[in-house]
Amino acid sequence: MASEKEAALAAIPSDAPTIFDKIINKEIPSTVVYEDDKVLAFRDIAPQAPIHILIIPKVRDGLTGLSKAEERHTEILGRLLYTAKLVAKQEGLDDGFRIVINDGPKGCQSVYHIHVHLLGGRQMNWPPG
Ligand code: IU
Repeated sequence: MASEKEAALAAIPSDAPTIFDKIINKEIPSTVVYEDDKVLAFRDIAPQAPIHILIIPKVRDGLTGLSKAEERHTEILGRLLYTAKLVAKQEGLDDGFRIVINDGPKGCQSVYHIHVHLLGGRQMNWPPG
């Protein structure tokens, strides 16, 4: 399996459907930890920490990545972050956690459907790689 960096460099930024649409539509399985009418949170298939969850909007609406955000996206962006906090609590990450949004090839983004990474369960380091 390609590394995340290789996958990110190979990914072609576009507004086309991604594998996350299939996860949203339950066409492929995932371990869902939170769901409501607007967002879905599921465990990352290649976890980088004991807890690694992706929080995504159910409707992409052009929001392939944070750099594509427009005024109309402010509500869903806030909801993604608030959901990350709810899920962190649900997962017992009371001593802290990390939120990551990768953007574009240099940001190591491999899936062009905006997603918030919630990472926790171990001591994080700084600076990130
Ligand atoms: P990135 O920020 O675009 O690099 O993150 C994409 C994430 O999606 C990455 O952590 C993958 O492990 C994860 N993922 C997944 O959970 N399930 C999948 O089917 C695929 C990617 I493809």
